[in-house]
Amino acid sequence: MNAKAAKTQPSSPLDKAEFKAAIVKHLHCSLGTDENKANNHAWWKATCAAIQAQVLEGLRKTQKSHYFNDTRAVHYFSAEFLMGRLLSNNLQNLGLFDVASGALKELGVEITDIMEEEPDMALGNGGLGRLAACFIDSLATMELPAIGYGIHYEHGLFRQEIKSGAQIERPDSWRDYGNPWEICRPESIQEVPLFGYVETKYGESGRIQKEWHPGSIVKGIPWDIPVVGYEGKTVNVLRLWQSDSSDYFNWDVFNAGGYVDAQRENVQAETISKVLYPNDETEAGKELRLIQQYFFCSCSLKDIIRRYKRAHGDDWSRFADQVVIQLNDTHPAIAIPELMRILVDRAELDWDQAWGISTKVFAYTNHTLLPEALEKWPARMIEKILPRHLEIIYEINHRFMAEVDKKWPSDNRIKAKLSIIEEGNEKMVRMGHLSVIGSFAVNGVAEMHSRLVKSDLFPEFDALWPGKLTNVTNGITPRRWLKACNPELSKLIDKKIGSDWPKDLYKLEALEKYADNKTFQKQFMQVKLNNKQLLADEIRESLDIEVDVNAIFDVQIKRLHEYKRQHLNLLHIMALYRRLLENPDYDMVPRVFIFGAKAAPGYKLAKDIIYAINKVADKINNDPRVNNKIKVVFLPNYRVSLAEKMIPASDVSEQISTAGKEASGTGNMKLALNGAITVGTLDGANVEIAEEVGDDNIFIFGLTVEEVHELKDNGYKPYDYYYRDPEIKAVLDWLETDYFTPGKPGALVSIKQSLLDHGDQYMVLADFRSYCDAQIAIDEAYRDKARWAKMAIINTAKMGKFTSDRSIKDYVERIWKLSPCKIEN
Ligand code: TH1
Repeated sequence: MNAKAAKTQPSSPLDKAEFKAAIVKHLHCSLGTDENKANNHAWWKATCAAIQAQVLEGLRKTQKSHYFNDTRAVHYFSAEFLMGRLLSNNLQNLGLFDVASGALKELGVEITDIMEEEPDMALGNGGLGRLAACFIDSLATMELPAIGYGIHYEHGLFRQEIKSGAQIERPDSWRDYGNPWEICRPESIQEVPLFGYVETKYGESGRIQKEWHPGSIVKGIPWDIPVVGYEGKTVNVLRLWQSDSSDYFNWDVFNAGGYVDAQRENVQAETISKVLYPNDETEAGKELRLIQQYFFCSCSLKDIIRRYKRAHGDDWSRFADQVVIQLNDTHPAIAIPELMRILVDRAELDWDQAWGISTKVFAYTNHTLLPEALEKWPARMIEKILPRHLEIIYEINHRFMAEVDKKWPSDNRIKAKLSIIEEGNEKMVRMGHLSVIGSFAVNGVAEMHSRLVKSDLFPEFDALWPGKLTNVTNGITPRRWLKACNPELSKLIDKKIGSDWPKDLYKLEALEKYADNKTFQKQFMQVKLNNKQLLADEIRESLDIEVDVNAIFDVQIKRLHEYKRQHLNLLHIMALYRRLLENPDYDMVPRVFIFGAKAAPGYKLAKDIIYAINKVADKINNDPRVNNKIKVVFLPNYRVSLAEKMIPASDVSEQISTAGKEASGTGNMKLALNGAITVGTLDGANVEIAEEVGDDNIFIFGLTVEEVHELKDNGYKPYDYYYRDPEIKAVLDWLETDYFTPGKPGALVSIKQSLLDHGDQYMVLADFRSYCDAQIAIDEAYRDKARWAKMAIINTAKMGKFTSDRSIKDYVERIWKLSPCKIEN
């Protein structure tokens, strides 16, 4: 680079020599060690520190540019951000991966070894949290002004160990040895009031004034994680709040109010951000969870308002032009009454003005229709923790009921159905209703899901406010989920069609014309084989199981839940095993069934299914009669970094939820992008994947949503399938014996019971036969090497739609109305 170019680009990326020097400097000066003594952990930290300087430079410029351009920004409120590891991603996005790898090599260190030192940032449960992480990657890549707001959990999702087949939960401690990416910002600490009581005052103008006298105050400390966009121009932040006890103790509040609060609560301030609730799609109903939600919403809103006031003072008229807040499910819905409280009680706007602003600021994403996941809080609990917010919720509801009455005069049934308050033994506040009423846009996460949100979940809201309910199909970032996790395939693609696909995933379509090309098929499948070999090594190391890389790698990776039907997969494996025992010549392509799944600690049947998978695995893997035709592998502690190893090595992607239950799914997209063929139901985004790849390149089976409804309405009887299908009967009866659990008969019986005596809610038995047929069709396709290679290539080629950049573009155009902001030097 000539001197002039260097001058206009003061932060030009490091070259190899500079990178080496930077790493060594950090070994010496930050870590107090040297090249001879450093272990992998120290090398990892020094490498992170070496790029952090450049990251922070990008962050500074980004914040300056956003400030000077007074940009409108999206604020993504989410209780979960499942970030995974950051080193590899940041290196990729800065374009420094090869430089770093070369620099380390010259220092005698393998970059792949040091990357293994990084603990996952597992501040999320599953799809919802990972979606938030993909979205902030896309927002930065697309140079959009955005900030992620969440909770700085001390312990992320538990670490899973398997002992004698059963799941054991261990605490996750991702920060025990420090986190090189995060920056503490004590200058932006916020205070959050809790508990106490509300005083009603009458002002001079006759205006009723409410004053909340909190019973305690906690402190929110912000930690910023830089989010580096691809090609490194925009660096946004993820701001996570950690709770702590307030400096001036609660005596201040106590004295000011002069009030001895009988129901004063002692939530230890530090416990608020201590641990992530491990329930995916079940609402915990716990007081601490509500406090967590309010804690991060209150901190984040105050942070937004502080920034707004710096530019606009007390003029609220432009607030909704500058600020849009996306609520990632209802977990942050309490932000709606919190903003109303700030506007009405603090800024002293009148209600209509405040509501006018609020309802232009919030938008809400619904991620599920499952009743057990729809949040409801006892009104009494809200009253105790947030007395003023309950009043505000009642006021919102009162005015909303008047609007309902205009549309459906004197219809009490519809009022009861739409009310934010669910009457009953215990009054409950429905957070979904609050979110729809308080937002200007509501979206589902896949076409089919959004259609069901309109037709089944919120039909009256759709009638009341046509156009408010919409769809934004989920997506995944191709930077992490192809470029970083599958370097060999990425290089092959670069060679074939050029290297701009990570920013424009539709470019992958150019691969389609090579789908029949024998040479390209060979290259593509050779990459797959190499990735399978890497995973096979991992499986040997962690479980001491030998798997054949020429077998089909059949992968089901997701949280364990009955609706996701890991047990359907298991029953099919048992059926295959049985066929092999009855007929040693049974003709099947050797298959390795690979699972990764965590069960919520309190979800008994989910844990029983994990246990059953492991017990069946033990038996099959050690039965010589199987002749290595089936292997079953349960990889413990499924997490982002493990997904990054499994996905590139998969041949078959199991997406087998009961139709209508999986809102979207995102693992389905990651696997197909890496050339795995989906076996799936017409559920969630599978429907759109099928549209993209075409019927010849996916294995669809099972009941449709309509058929599921019809069968339910006509009285679904699982026993009919049990008696009519001898194979179903045989495998279910097998669960009752001690064949898989020697000496412990009945250890697996809960699965059989759930499918027969408890009514098989998720229609596993109804879909069993059609699932088996799909598996036979997979075998047939796999035997034809050229056909399989073609299918795999087409799957990769047709995933353009599922980049999270497209999702973000949809949000921007349909909901957020944002413009990109170029970053100046
Ligand atoms: C998931 C949905 O199950 C999944 O289909 C979707 O792809 C993903 O969100 C992203 O949109 C959900 N995760 C949670 C987690 C909690 C509550 C509800 C949902 S829905 C805690």
